[in-house]
Amino acid sequence: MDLNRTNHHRFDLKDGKLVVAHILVAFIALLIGGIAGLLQTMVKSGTVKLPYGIGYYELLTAHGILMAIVFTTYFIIGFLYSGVSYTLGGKLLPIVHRMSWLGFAFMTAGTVLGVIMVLTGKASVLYTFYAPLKASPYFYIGLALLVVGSWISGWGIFWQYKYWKQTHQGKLTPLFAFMSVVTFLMWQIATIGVAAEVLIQLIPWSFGWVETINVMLSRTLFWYFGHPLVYFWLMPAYICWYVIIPKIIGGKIYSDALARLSFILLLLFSIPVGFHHQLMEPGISSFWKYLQVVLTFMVVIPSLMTAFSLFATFELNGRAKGAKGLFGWVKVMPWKDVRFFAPFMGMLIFIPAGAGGLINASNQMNAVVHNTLWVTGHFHLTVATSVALTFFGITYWLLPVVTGRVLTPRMNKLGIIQTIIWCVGMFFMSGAMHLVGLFGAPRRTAFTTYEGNADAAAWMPYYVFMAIGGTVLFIGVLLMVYNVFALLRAPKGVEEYPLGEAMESAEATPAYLDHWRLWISLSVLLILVAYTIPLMDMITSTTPGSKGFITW
Ligand code: HEM
Ligand SMILES: [Cu+2]
Repeated sequence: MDLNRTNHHRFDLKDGKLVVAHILVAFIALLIGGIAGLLQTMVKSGTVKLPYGIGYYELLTAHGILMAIVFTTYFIIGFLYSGVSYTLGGKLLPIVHRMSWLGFAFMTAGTVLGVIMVLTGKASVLYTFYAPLKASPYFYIGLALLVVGSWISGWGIFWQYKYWKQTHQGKLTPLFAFMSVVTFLMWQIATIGVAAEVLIQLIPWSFGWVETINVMLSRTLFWYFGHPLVYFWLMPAYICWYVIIPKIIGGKIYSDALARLSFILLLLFSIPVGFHHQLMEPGISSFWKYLQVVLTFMVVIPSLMTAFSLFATFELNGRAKGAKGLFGWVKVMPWKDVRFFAPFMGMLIFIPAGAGGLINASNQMNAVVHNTLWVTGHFHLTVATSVALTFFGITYWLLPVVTGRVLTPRMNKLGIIQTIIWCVGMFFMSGAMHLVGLFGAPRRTAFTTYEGNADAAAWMPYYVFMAIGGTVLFIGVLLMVYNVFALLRAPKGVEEYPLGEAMESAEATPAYLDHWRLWISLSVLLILVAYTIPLMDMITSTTPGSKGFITW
């Protein structure tokens, strides 16, 4: 695509296989998850009845897990490994290469086991697997394998980074690699919560070794992980926005230091905030909820820093190319380049998506939208559009780069069409979800008329719009999966890895940003402040535990 092909080196094709393996699993998950999603919208609107005794909650569990956990995690690991390989020496160390394949093997074993349990109806507990809903122990074991696999892959990234630093004393680490390390550090700290929940609580309980489970504790451990999970999706998208997009538009990274600082802030403020998902829980005192909501709103700072820095890049780039006025830069953007267009639509949609998130995190407004389809509408904008479109946009150059192929004009065009289809589908589906949620329609429900209730009848037209949007989206899924396979058969050639460089006039990056011990300690400290006392209360409280329920 780009003529600017001087001073670049070829991607290591052995590492490329690793990347392709991850990306392929991600898109297979997207395909199966997409079929489930389409069926959900059909069932809810009363258009189809599920055949062969398939349960709605079976589908919904499969959808949530395949989309929110499998698609995202595999894509992220594939993408980050590509950048780590490319920027930290041009090749993974043999041991790191092996660690990554080992992580892949663990994750895939876990995914297959977990998905089989879901599809055979033994784990219809939704992707949040809230107790006291109980699944087969093998479902939880699958989850544990998936998490452990992702740890091993994360350790590989740390290893490569450490090696690079040792062999490049006094040099600034590449921005892409720095951001990958922060992302996996955050993941490492956050997944301790869900690992504890699964290993200490859910597995012994579902095997029947213990009779009851402490529900409040399990939910708290889940959300200790569940909120940072959304940042685990977002941070790789931010890597694309900060590091990749400037290169694609022919500009420069606005500020290397600002980008690093915003990632450090995300590390600090994405974990001690899980209670904002538990605002309606009776067993947590309002003081701790309040404290965690305050910490939640701190995430506004790195988010606005990111927005500022992106638009600064756009505007400076525009001015350098002669654009004038407040919005003159818009004209010089490469709208016809899918590598830019898809992530840009993701960024744009992140503006309303983020605003909706502020509503969800505010106690009083949360009371209105809690557990309604509004929430589902919200995360179909964030993860299923901002993040997903960014990942799609990455795919168009990543697969050619790591396989030694080129992005053809035809594929580029199909990519633009795919992006538009996705935005249109999501406009209808997510828009209808937001609106009907405000009228009180609950999420996570199969078809029902609530015994002919008039209020519920008024929701039906919105469900129909959801189904229309869902159908358009599903076409988008099919086209995307087609594109992935077509990219893997594209003509051989050399495609550039679009890696941005910082502006010459930017301030030098201060050394303290690379002070891992400081940032990890601060992060742990904030977590201890936010969680120690409420967790102690939950562990020592004398409220009775719950036995398991298998309702579907
Ligand atoms: C073809 C595209 C898609 C369609 C038609 C679709 C449709 C739906 C519908 C109708 C629901 C709500 C069902 C209910 O609450 O009863 C849902 C839930 C959900 N979707 Fe999607 N979706 C699509 C793509 C995605 C993507 C790409 C992601 C994430 C990357 C995603 C993540 C989720 C999650 C996490 C839930 C919540 C599951 C739960 O409540 O347990 N979806 N989807
Ligand atoms: Cu959250």
